[in-house]
Amino acid sequence: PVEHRLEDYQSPAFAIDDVHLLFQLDPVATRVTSTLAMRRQRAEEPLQLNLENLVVESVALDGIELGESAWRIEDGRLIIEDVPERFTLRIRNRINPKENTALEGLYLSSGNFCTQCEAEGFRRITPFLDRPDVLATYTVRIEADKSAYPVLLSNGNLIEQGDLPDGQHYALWHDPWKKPCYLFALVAGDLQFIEDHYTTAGERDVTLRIYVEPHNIDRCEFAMQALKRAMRWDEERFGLSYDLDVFNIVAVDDFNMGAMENKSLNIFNSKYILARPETATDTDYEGIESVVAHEYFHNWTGNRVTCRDWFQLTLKEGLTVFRDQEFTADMLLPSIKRIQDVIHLRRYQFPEDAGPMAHPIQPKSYIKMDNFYTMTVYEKGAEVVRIYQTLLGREGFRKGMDLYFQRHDGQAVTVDDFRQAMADANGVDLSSMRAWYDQPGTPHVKVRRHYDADSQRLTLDLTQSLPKVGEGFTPLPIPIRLGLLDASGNPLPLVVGGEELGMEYVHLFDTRHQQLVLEQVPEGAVPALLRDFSAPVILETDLDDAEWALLAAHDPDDFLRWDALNTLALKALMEAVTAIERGEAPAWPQTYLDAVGVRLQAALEDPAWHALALTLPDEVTLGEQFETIAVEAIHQARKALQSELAQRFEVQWASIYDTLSAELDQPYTFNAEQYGKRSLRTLALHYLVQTGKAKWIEQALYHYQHANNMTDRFGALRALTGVEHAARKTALDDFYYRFRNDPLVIDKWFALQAGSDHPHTLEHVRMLTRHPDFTYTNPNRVRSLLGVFGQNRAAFHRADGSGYVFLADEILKVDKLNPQIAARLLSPFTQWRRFDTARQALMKAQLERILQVPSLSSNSYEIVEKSLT
Ligand code: B3K
Ligand code: ZN
Repeated sequence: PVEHRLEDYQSPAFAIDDVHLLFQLDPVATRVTSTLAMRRQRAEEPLQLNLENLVVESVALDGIELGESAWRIEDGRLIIEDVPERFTLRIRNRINPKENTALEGLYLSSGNFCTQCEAEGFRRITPFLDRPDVLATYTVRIEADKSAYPVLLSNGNLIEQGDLPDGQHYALWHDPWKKPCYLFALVAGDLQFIEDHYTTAGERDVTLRIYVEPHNIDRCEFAMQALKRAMRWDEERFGLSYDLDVFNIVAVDDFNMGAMENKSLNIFNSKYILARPETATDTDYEGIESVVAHEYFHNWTGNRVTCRDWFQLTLKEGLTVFRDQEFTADMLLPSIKRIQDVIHLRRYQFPEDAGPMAHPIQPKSYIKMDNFYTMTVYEKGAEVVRIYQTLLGREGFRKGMDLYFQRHDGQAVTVDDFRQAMADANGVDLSSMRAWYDQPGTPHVKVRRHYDADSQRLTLDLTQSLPKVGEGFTPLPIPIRLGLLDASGNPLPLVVGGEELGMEYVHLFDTRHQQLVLEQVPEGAVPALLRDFSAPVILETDLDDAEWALLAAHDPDDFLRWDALNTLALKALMEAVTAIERGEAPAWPQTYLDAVGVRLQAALEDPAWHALALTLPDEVTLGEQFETIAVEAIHQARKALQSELAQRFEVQWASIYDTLSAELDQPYTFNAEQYGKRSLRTLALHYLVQTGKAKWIEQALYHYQHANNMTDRFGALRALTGVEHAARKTALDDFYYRFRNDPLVIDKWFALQAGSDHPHTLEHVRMLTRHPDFTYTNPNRVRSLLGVFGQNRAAFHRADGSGYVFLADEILKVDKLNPQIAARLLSPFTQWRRFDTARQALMKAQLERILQVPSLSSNSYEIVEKSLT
């Protein structure tokens, strides 16, 4: 496999200004005729077009058919040695969409044609300069059987359509905006749509349509409303309006990722479009709203301004994730969204950044670009964009965005261009921000305090480090949003260098070591550091439990209050893990138990926040606190604390459950208020079931049976899958029969069993691979069963290694069909060095076995090889 490096970047030797494509669709033999208006940009180089998995039938230059000796195919390229300065190239080729199980390029989903081209799928459609810095206008003619494929879609505007002989018909689409080929899309099938309209700030009437298979037509309305909210929000927050008269979304069941932002023809995994209260949970609704917005926002951040090369991926992804986070924060509750995002970052991105696949948000090399659509490029990338906003303020950030579009509209640019626009628009030097793009790893910020009672000075001794890089790291600009509370929890003003800075300010910590001296600080005052999680770092402070409890009770920042309670829980759990490993029973710190008691008293005042605050840290996040992850001890510690909180506070949980049940006795709507109440009520039910009492298990079954929406039904079902009781099977069987015709719900049924902490989960999962509804060709189904199993600490990491052998076998099956999905499933194996020596050996053996497979895909090869070295 070839490694691509950022430092080897060269601008393209040829430009393609205009593209005409003719598709004669057929499931097994689609003909593509592509006519390219090309221009030489560098002398003396042969023309080399990328291609993969297609058969070239003929090549013509300026209308003259080229003989077989004038072109050749070599190493995934169509090479033509002699071409003039300007010319028109016409290529005819054939592809087989039906055989395309990789779901890249043109493929079939439920018998309908659809495409996925990012990152390098267009070369599987027709030979092309398949790189994002080649921008062209596209005209696309689609011909297909009219009865089988009544709907024919591509990017831009519909110019013409009509009937052809032999039951065929055609449609002609033209996209006036220049775009890279990764934004090309085509859909043809038997689809129905819902339609709505949006009038832009500039009075453009935009027709909005969502296309789905006919049986899903009643599940699109929420996505449509979410789209309209996103369009409005982008105008209000960033002054960005839509730029065509049509915006189409198509939902398909077979899709490698969440969705794709093709110009004016977004294609979605149906999971992120389809919703009805009976089939989708609050989390699903939230996901739909944010993904619909995310893809829409790409129209400016990604499409109008795109990436020069794939190393710049975070330019569009980090920025667009940041934008969708801000949007969801405004739609939901800002602090709730922020806490959710931080939980997610710590759970998924921190481990990635500490493991063998760690890479900077701007990676420097790759074998398969698909492997770099990562939590780091997306989520950490969004945190880095957020740092600009934290440093420049919302207005300054907006000025930077305005200048970015003013300078770069219609271009393919780099992360440096973005940073420069931010800097120039605000007249500041942001060159030190480069360090965030060049180094992997999560920075650590260590804080030690020295208090001098006589002078009333509190000195914060700050040290930053980047363990992944080591001593030679370049210091990062780390904004620390901070405040100060007195010993009773009242906010104090911040005084630094004789200057009053107000109740909160952002300190920019941008060297290895710094001292920050706070003045006029009374005895017992507690600093509140990293409010709103102002930088993606690991904070190591010398605060004691009582101080954390003070912050948990009184800090005005919703995030920090949550984080303080979470820190207390983590500390309690870490001590418990150590105790269990020594063969002792865990003892729970009174400070923490009291803090929980206080929260339970106030829980009904803010259910959404309390649902997050009273959920214990997950096993992975807990494991990250240790050098070596003690699988069993961590699992036991968490279960023990859960049942401690369940038993100790049973009365409180029961009262929360009852009060919220009464309040929620109304029709389901997805809104922040109901969402919060349902979350807290479900959490209460979970704790009640954890008491092990039959009456609560029966209550959960009742809750399951009488729910009028999926959030409640699934919440109760999840509570039941952890218990060994007849109710478990009753509910699981009922759920399956109730929803057996609904693939997205059946995915949940698979996922629930794969993620269960039932002692026989491995056996259940093995059986489920033979279930008639399981299939290796549908990514959602594979992720639901095998993806979730790999994340299940207790089941996957069984001491005898049987979980490892099972998953490795399964991954090899998937690898033959869909390398991209297989490579993703490998991710739990990449963490092998974090476990005890026995497990290390067992995991490593499986990685080595996989690496020996001669036909292994380069996607999987890259992950396995990098994990082993
Ligand atoms: N840009 C796409 C991801 C494409 C994945 C390619 N393997 C979805 C998104 O981030 O919006
Ligand atoms: Zn994106």
